[in-house]
Amino acid sequence: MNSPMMQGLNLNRPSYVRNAKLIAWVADMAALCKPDRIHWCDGSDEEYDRLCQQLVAAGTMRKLDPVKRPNSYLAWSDPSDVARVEDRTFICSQRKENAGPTNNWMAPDDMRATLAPLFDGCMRGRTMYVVPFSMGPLGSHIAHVGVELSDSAYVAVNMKIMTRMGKGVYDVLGVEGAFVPCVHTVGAPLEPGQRDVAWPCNKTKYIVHYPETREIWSYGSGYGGNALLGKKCFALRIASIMGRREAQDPPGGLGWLAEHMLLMGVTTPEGKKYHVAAAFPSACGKTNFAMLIPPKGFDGWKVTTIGDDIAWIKPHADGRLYAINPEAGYFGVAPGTNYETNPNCMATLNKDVIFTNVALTDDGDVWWEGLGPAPEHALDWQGKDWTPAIARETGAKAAHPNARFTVSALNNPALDPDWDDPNGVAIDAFIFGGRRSTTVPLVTEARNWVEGVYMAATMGSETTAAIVGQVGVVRRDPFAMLPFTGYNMSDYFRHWLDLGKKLAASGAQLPLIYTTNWFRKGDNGQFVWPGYGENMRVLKWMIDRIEGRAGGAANAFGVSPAYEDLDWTGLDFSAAQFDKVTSIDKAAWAKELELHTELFQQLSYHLPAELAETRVRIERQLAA
Ligand code: SAT
Ligand code: MN
Repeated sequence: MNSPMMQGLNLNRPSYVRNAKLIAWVADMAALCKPDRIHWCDGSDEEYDRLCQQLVAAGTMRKLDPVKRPNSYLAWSDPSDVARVEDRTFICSQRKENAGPTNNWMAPDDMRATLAPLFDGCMRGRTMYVVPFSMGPLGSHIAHVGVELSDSAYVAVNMKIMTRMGKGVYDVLGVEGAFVPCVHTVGAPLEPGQRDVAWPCNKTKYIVHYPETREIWSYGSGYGGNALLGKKCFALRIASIMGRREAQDPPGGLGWLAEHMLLMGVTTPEGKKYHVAAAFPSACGKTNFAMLIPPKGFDGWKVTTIGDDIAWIKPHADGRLYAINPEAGYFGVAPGTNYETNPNCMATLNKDVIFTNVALTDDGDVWWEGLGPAPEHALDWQGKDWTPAIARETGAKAAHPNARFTVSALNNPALDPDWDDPNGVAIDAFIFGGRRSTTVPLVTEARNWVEGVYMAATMGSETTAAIVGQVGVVRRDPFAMLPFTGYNMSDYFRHWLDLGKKLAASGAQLPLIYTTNWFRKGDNGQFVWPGYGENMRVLKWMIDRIEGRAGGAANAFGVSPAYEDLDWTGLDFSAAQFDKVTSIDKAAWAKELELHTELFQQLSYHLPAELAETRVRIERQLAA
């Protein structure tokens, strides 16, 4: 037998780890990956500090100035490893139809055969970190446990911030508890005596999900969603599969939803609190929206953050949908963040942060485009000299456009007191927001659940730097879940429709559904809508609608506010400007509907008839 003990590797297991499956799996993976040693993470602050020191010694991170940015670090990645790799991301279900046309697919046996030689010995010369984590409050009935094996200490320290990571998870697991096994390697084994590089990774990359066995295997990247496997891989792709599965097995179940949504509390001046879940594609300002500070003139309104990226949503006995944020930290986009766009975020970043791919200033602090006045000199995210003059001449960015911060939710001054409630918060409204410079109006309310699902399903968005590839291309991004739905997209639409139907049949009050677009541009190519804190005006309209006291006019897609329906206190925004962000251009919409048709053709297998019917109705109403 090829056990690691026989190769002389000590499993090193602490006595408090008692889960039989976990122990056997770690032994198997160690035998395959052949690390030099195994480190079982306990999640303590001492461990975090030690690993960070180690990363500093290895040149992966540097410590920032302890006065300017206490307890904070900066990492620069390899220039080839800066964002999620969607074209290398696979859903390996037994049947291709179950992955659907929006996912890359390979038969599980073929993928296993492909990965086996890559993982064989992939951790040579390195440490295998065993990272136990809970997505959601430990022991919450909505939470789930995962264990990530990774040869990257950078991953281990990021997971400590992003999840509930450590010893307590083993208690939840006990001897027999279930967990989602996640294996991650940077794919850069070291020969004896070989010097390591600051950011090891491999040109070959695979981000692989096996739905039937609920496994995640990630090879070759150390960056973000490729490597922090609790996030997109587990909390979205695998969890979306789990949530739908529970609607089928046992039959008649409701199941649940894993969504690419921020979660916020909105408290009115009367003290009534609402909860809003909002889906936007990656790098479209979810963190800004989740930390919004109402503008002047909105006295008494308060927005609090529950989550900034992912929501797990379950129907409760009272018929309402309750949501938790499965994460414990924020992995947000740095460029563009400043005291005007997101003061709460700036305060969150005062200390205890891991920055990745921002610039290093000469006084040991960080800088990024949009932070404020540029330093006279800095080292850019590749460690090269950067000055405003160099930037003017060459266009060089000091920070990579997908540069990120990793920081604990506990640092957020606007953190919602219920953010950690194991029961979650009851959702009053869903928002689906695309990034579109034309066509899609500022805000529309769906008249019913099916219309809302249609809006979300047909959402288009211009791509951002969060994905490797072309930036700014309009693509359909249903529910902002295009890269994250772990199964057939049409079955996902069906799951949403069924859940609404079943809840409505039980007499439940469903959340209202809205679509927004903050990103319309004028003839000068500039955004017309001021966005950020001013989005409160749209949010207030939604809350007023829920309370039944705001006006709105019906159009082909739903209900939209007229100029007078929004509260303009403190903002100079004319009716003409409002028209620029709300007007419906019939010719543009005729084209847009063609794109909906194209999407529906692509998704024709299992496409719910309600969606095609809604399209026909909209077309008829637009033509009328
Ligand atoms: O997937 S990441 O965590 O790298 C960021 C994103 O795309 O939202
Ligand atoms: Mn995201």
